[in-house]
Amino acid sequence: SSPDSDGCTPELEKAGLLNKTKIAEGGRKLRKNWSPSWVVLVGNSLVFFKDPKSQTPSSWKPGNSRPESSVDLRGGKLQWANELSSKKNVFKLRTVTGNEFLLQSETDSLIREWYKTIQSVIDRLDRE
Ligand code: I3S
Repeated sequence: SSPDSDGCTPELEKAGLLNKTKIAEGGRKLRKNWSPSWVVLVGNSLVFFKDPKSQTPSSWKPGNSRPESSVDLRGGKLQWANELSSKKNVFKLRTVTGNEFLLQSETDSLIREWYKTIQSVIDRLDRE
């Protein structure tokens, strides 16, 4: 049986390195500040970690790593946003609370996978 036979541990859906910048907080525009971030999609949340060099998928466990921030995906909106940056492969995530993030990767297939997976979590939460 799976290690989560009680169903209480959120499922780790995806983890990896993306470029990230927050562009709005509570609807208020922020100055861009791109930096690499270790991004973990687990349960209903997208969790951001600093210092990606010290993070690997296997080293990530709840409690033994300090997230920089965490985003509740319920009610979130995702859209491609290449017009918001000179970088390629950029999408925007907007939370219900009016926080906005841009996420980016140089690798087309990778950013498409992230978009698809985050969207599927948002869709699942919309149906609940
Ligand atoms: O949308 P913007 O203002 O052109 O974004 C760029 C700036 O944030 C820039 O920093 P300065 O605050 O020093 O101007 C960043 O270095 C750029 O990366 C931002 O644009 P891109 O096109 O990379 O998202």
